[in-house]
Amino acid sequence: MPVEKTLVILKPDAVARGLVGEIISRFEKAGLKIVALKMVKASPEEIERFYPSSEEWLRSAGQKLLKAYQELGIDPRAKIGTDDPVEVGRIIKRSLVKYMTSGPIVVMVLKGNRAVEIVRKLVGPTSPHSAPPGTIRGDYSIDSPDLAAEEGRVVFNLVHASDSPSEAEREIRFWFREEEVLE
Ligand code: IDP
Ligand code: MG
Repeated sequence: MPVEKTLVILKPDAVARGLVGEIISRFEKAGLKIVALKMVKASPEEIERFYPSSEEWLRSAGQKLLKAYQELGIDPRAKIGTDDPVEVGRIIKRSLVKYMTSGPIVVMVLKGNRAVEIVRKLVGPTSPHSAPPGTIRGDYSIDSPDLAAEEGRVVFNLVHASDSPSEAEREIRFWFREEEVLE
């Protein structure tokens, strides 16, 4: 059976804006079951370990930001001192640590048919400005990479969701002990 579990984090902006109930209810209404849930104030070390540090992940994050800069006509070397994708990825990761530790977060495990893919669909693409209406990022945020770049921060996009079943397994284990995830 393609029943899966996936990890979702309501990021500090979701909590600060009072959107916790609203966002959880979207997942529930779609038919997903909450099988673990907690509120935490993450430490920088935890976030540092939670997001991958592989060169592949850093490069892909860096390339996304370099593309946004290019579209804006911003010179990455003048703005952040480098145009090397992996280096840029490291800078993004540092900002991500700052963002994810700026306030409490809500971490949960959702279970259901094809949960990983379905949660990503409900959440929408990384940047809220290009997330379609009906998605969580599209309905509750107007942030974009150019505004974020101007303000020297990552995109505030309300939700984290695992992007593959194997990542989901690693991410669930990261935040929850086995007995904390209910059947
Ligand atoms: P995802 O959250 O849609 O899976 P990832 O590539 O895993 O996106 O990136 C993790 C987080 O880092 C994003 O949710 C966003 O907050 C931030 N981020 C990623 N790429 C960029 C970018 O190019 N500009 C600004 N922030 C970014
Ligand atoms: Mg991701």
